[in-house]
Amino acid sequence: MEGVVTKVISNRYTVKCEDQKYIAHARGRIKLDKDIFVGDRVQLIKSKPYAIIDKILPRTNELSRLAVANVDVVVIVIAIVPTPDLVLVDKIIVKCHKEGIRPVICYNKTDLATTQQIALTTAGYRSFDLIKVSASTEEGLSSLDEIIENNVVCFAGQSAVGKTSLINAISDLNLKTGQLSYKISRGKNTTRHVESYELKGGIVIDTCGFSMFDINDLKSNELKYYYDDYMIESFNCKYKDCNHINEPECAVKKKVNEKKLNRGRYLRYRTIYKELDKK
Ligand SMILES: Nc1nc2c(ncn2[C@@H]2O[C@H](COP(=O)(O)OP(=O)(O)OP(=O)(O)O)[C@@H](O)[C@H]2O)c(=O)[nH]1
Ligand SMILES: [Mg+2]
Ligand SMILES: [Zn+2]
Repeated sequence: MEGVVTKVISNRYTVKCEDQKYIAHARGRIKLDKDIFVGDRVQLIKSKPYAIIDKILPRTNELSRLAVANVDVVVIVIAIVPTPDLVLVDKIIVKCHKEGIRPVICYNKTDLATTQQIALTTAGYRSFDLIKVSASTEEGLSSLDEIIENNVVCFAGQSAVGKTSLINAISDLNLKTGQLSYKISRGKNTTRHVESYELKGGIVIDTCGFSMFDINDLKSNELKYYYDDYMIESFNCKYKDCNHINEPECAVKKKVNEKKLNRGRYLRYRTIYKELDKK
């Protein structure tokens, strides 16, 4: 039988085959090979007391940090609290581009932020799909509907930005949500496992909050390929393979200085570049 993994809790997998859900374990040898993610299409053997996952079918894409596979969209959730880590956001975007996944920036908790604060944080993302919502007041939630319809959509972001709250707000799932520790302005990692839900004509995946995101499989001089607006500009750089760091007559830097490209996002590009360069 073929099925899709809908939930992973340590070594127990829930697999949906046709309209049945099975609790499954993995056959030893495939687990050694790679981890099984929510969204994985698998071959399942019925058996008692657990079904057995015999094989992971080829993935169209994977985000190993989030433990998901075969997704169409990643909704990257940020909010006024916890303080957004935009380097983290940019790394997720890079990874999405690399894997052929559509990133959507989702500013949640608009009820707590001023228009100005929201504009400042999101200034570097004008060329992206950007939605502004509030799980509390339900403002803007209809914009999620069209993103979800006919897609597999994974919610990602720091702990306590409101990923689970947003899923609750568009469903009657009533999943457990957590609180922010205001002392340290950090979440408490309330969601501890990854699970998918059928919602709004699509599939929504709730993931665990994180504060680190690795893109170390990338070389520093490959980073530029995942910045679409820099790619367009690079035809005007003096050097064909310009990394837009210290090269002379760099068109990207010029545009940043002319305020035609967002400075914050460019500085974060430099940060990520240098991080990759050290490896
Ligand atoms: N004011 C306000 N609070 C919100 C909103 N959305 C979520 N919250 C609050 O933010 C806190 C964290 O929400 P969660 O949904 O648990 O956050 P999460 O991103 O799932 O966090 P993890 O599971 O730890 O990764 C809760 O106290 C929510 O009530 C919102 O739109 N406005
Ligand atoms: Mg959660
Ligand atoms: Zn350049």
